[in-house]
Amino acid sequence: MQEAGYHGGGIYAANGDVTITGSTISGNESKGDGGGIYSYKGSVAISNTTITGNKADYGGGGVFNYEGDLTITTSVITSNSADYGSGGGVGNTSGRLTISGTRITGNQAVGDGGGVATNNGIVDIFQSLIADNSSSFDGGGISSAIGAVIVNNSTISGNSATGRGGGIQTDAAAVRLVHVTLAMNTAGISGGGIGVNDDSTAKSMLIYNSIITLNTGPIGPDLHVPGDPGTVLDIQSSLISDNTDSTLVASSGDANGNVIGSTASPIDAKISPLANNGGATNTHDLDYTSPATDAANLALSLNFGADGNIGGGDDTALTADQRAGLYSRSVIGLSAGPDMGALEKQARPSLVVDTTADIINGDLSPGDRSLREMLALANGDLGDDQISFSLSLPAIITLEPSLGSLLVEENLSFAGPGADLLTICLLYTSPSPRDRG
Ligand SMILES: [Ca+2]
Ligand SMILES: [Ca+2]
Ligand SMILES: [Ca+2]
Ligand SMILES: [Ca+2]
Repeated sequence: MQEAGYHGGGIYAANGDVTITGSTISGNESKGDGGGIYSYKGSVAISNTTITGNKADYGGGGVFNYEGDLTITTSVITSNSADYGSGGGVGNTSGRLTISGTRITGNQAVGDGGGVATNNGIVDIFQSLIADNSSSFDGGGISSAIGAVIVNNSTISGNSATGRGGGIQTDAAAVRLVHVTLAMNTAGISGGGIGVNDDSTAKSMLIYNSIITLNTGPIGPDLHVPGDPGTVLDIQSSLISDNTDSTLVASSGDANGNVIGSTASPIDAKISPLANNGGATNTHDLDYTSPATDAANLALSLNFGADGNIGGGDDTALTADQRAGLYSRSVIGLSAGPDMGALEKQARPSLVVDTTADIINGDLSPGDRSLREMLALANGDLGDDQISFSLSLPAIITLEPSLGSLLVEENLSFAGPGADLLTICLLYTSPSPRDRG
């Protein structure tokens, strides 16, 4: 616990490169912005870190980023508060904010953006959960003034705003959602799921392969799009349960692959409550009989790349769903095609080691699934797992000393092919085996 002079209760980073990993930042207070961390025009990378119970008198209860780059990976940002300003969890002004594999839950802002607030910056959210955050103004989950908000393979659920945009509020920022489940958010005024500022500024909103359902608000319960001249709506292969106060036309399957309900007959997306369905972040499970099952467009299952927009030569096909690892993005359920939303309905993936190489290289394609990688997936998935082997026998897995010992963090069983057939051994060598070429 620390009290800073003004910005940055725990850490104040100015113009520098800061890496924070495997840490807990809790209980700090700032009289200005950034209860836990404040970065001014720097480059800050946060990974495997919990940021909790921090408080800013102004914006960015957990973290505040002013210009510069802030990257948050596989972390937890929870129960922070911005007591006067915006961004209960994270605040961003004119910076590039990249969030992946992260839970942003239970944060509060008196201003905009209970979870994340961005003003004139670019925010990229990937394989993450933004849930149960609240704002006393606009944007329970995310608020964006100008700039762009790109959310991909993520769930935005159970957030609330006293004003507009229970899940997401945009004033003039572009919003792009791909494989997002936006559910059970609430707004006090308008836009339970997404609210758009009702003014004459041109805006753009792209929604592909997503589910917007069970959000509530007096005006535009799922989506409030006032229909300004110049506003560009590009909605494809998505399910929107209720079109009230939007310009969308109800259809059980329109020319763009959308399934859109109305006040009189809302579409039941058949999602389950938010729960641990595998992976590092909670998701809404999907019933096989949901109209979202297999109804997304595989050609639009894309990560938009560094430019944050479709095209530009840097788009890549999504291989996993929100849960990452071996949770495939496209599994045939009733027919072909990926499911709309963040979760792809499938059985828990089998963890099968199919290479003797001891390596963690981020490649989980067949033939490149190492024992260490399968173990990391078992540890990352809550609950008991089994690891089996598909190797030409007899096989020897020689453990790389520099990677450390194999760490089993939960109940785990190994289904080996037999003691004479598979040997796992640690190679004892001189300290720098690679130096010998
Ligand atoms: Ca499917
Ligand atoms: Ca792109
Ligand atoms: Ca691999
Ligand atoms: Ca496990």
